[in-house]
Amino acid sequence: MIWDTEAECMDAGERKKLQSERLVKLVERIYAVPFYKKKMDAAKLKPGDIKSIDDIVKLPFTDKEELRTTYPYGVLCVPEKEIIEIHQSSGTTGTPIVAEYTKNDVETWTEAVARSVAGHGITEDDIIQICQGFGLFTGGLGYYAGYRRLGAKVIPMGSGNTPQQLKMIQDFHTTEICCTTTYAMHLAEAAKDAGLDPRKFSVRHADLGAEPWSEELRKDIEEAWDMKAYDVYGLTEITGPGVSFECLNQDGLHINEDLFYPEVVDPDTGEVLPDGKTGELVFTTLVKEGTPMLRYRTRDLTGLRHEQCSCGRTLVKMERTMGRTDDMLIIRGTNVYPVQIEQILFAADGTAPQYTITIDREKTALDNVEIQIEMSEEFFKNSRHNAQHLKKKLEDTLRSELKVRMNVTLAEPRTLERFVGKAKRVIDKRKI
Ligand code: DLL
Repeated sequence: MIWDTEAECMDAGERKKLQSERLVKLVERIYAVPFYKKKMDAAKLKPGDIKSIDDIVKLPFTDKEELRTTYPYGVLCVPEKEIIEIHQSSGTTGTPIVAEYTKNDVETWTEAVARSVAGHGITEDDIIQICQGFGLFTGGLGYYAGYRRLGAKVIPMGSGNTPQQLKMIQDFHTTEICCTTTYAMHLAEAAKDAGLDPRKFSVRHADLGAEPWSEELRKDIEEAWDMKAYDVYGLTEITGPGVSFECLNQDGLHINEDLFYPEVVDPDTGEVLPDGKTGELVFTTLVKEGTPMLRYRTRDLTGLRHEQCSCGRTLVKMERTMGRTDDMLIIRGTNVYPVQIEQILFAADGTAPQYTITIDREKTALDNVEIQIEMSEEFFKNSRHNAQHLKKKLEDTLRSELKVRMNVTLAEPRTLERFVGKAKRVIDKRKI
């Protein structure tokens, strides 16, 4: 279902006009904030220099470290009393990054999430179990508002408490789970441990996001639950979940670009890249009032696709985010993203979706990479499977595809750590 046909299916020219009008107004507003005025003055720009969305490239970028220096209210663009809700970015060490929402900002966010979940077919007949964290994290409350807007029945479970999650799914016939990919697998596993078959549950779709996940993991999750799994992307600085979403085609994520204007740039030079090229995703919030972001560098890597989707939406698509510039591992000088490793591991038969990547430099001066991949119970039970053979096959594939030698250990079932929120799979012990 298309929630907001006017916004989501708008003619490209019309949308550009709207984006231009919104950008011009945004620049006028933020010029009143010393943080942005200083940046624009340094770039020798006055608000009047920005006349259309094409002028966006003249504007300076904003990055995460700069934003930290503004804590708590340094990018606020409205009087403090107009702020009605505050959130913080997850997993932040040091000074947190905050987002401060006005009443209109909460409304925009709610609509963006409503569009996103309607995008994979959610209607007022659905029963949604939200297993994302409620609190400062944007996941729980953002989804809550969006699903409610659609009129769906919401069970606001929050993260963790797995036995109760399973009970609620069965007692209330949940039709959609909304969580991280890691937790979707963990729930399925816990169900099997309790003698239940998740494929027999009423859950027919999942809204998964908040962390990178591979296509192989999607297949495993869909198979474990006999359901469809859809990707939703977002970040606190821009709004939270609802920045972009997959439609039923599961072929790239539509960006709510009338609200959040995307660019993809070369992470080193800042040069804007054409469609199809992978680079760093940059967002400008076109209507946000409280803490608007000007060309915010997300550090997430993806490419854009302007095309007509068969779903009817004209919203530009981004590829699924496979990692962040700061997730990139440099191993013996070669760049590797954890999701590239994940794709290779999960493509093999018998691997279960849990793994860790440990890198150290203790024994030799060279980087040493140890991968632990958990195997299914069937794998060890089935004498046809040869553990040594699989280990070698995985090591060879990793080496030939990623150009890095890694040591693989096939771990016993249920031996690696589980996560209820975002997974932490990389342990980098190097002192660089
Ligand atoms: O994770 C918002 C969110 C909640 C999105 C629930 C989707 C579902 P932050 O805690 O600020 O916000 O973390 C944002 O998480 O820059 C990406 O690196 C990563 N991320 C979020 N969604 C996806 C996704 C929320 N679908 C950071 N695929 C972002 C890959 C994602 N990475």
